[in-house]
Amino acid sequence: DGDGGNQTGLLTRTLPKTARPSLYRVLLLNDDYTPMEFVVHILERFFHKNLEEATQIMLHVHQKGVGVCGIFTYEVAETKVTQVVDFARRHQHPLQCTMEKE
Ligand code: NFA
Repeated sequence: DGDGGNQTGLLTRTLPKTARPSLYRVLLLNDDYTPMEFVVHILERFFHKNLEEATQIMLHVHQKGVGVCGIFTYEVAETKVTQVVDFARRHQHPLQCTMEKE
């Protein structure tokens, strides 16, 4: 059929299909030590959230233990996780960030 034929004898055209990449949720985890303002700053700096969105996500993580900062392709998600964990570490905060397949 890919060659334009099929069992009915009709000519058909197969459209080239582009596979969508798998997506990954980037998660922030709550802890008892990282300051709330630092988490808000992370969400603004690395996830392009405005102050209101960043505050909502931070409070969700604080109250529920975990929350989604964004959904990305594998490489982008991996880069965000590394950037957040490194930035937190450099500032001596234990903030943890991880990713999971959507
Ligand atoms: N639980 C932290 C506090 O009370 C704030 C926090 C929120 C930390 C979200 C990590 C993630 N200072």
